[in-house]
Amino acid sequence: MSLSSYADSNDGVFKRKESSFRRFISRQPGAEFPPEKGRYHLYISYACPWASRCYAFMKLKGLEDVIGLTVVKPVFERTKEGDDHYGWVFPKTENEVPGAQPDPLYGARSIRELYEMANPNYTGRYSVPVLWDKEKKTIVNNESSEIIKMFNDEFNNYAKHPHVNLYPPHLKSNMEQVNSWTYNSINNGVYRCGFATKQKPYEEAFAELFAALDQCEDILSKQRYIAGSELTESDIRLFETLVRFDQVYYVHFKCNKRLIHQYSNLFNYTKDVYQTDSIADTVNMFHIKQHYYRSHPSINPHGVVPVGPNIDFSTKHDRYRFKSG
Ligand SMILES: N[C@@H](CCC(=O)N[C@@H](CS)C(=O)NCC(=O)O)C(=O)O
Repeated sequence: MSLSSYADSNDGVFKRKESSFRRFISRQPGAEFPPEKGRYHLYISYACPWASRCYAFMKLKGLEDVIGLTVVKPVFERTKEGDDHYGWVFPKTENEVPGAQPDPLYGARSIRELYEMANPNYTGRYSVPVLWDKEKKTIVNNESSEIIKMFNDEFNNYAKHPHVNLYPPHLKSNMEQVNSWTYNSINNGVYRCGFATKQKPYEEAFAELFAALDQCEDILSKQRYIAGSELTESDIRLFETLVRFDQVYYVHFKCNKRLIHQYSNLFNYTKDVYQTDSIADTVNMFHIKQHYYRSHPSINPHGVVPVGPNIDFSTKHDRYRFKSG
């Protein structure tokens, strides 16, 4: 798949396609996919903000011993001999790329192979995350916003941290409201800047992105987290874009009005979330930079990876000034 297929060739606007496997793991009696220890496997890329939020939920809930995890290689490669699709592939050995692992279940070469195993007639994108059922040998779900919901709600009998609830009922309406504009203008907004193929849609996405970042900066000047005084799903969503912003999106996706580390509240907030429990383990900046700068030849044809800026998210932040919990 060439990059230009991301944007509509007529209007130059990036349009994200819907995910196709939308089934649910559920505690309901008789569910087709009941929560079980050792039955499900999550395939991610550290580069992908959507896949990384699933890994972040896995860590926050303490599901590492319940659900398996495999990380693909960061840079797209040919997924099959005989056609020119480029996408996520597995290394052949543990040592090929630090942090990436061969497919432990089937020795697959690519994520595409898993989609084809799940549905031989599949014609959509071969995206991560993939939540795989080892028993039925199929993809349960490939939509991160639904996978994180399942991790939050359905595995509490097995989770190390069942009490962690990233969807607190009293913040639900705030979260929904925040998610709707942060998704469009920020999470997907950076992609709408980067993958626009005409000037006007790029400039529109750019204006919306920085207006939304200003709005976040304002909210975060009054409260510790984006939907209130506790860490919620909305923070994990926002964090995944913020943590990649200065080192990737600012340059690669032309989001270059201002760097996140130039916003006092947004930068301290990014550090705060990064330093929460084991979130830092889910961020691998080597994979992130390698992926973006080396997998999009229409944006960066020579695949040269910019050296800077080296942002240290582990330094002291000032967010304890707010009441939390
Ligand atoms: N809606 C999906 C989006 C996932 C997605 O776009 N993943 C990208 C990486 S960031 C991907 O795997 N792209 C590969 C492709 O489309 O071939 C989700 O949130 O789970």
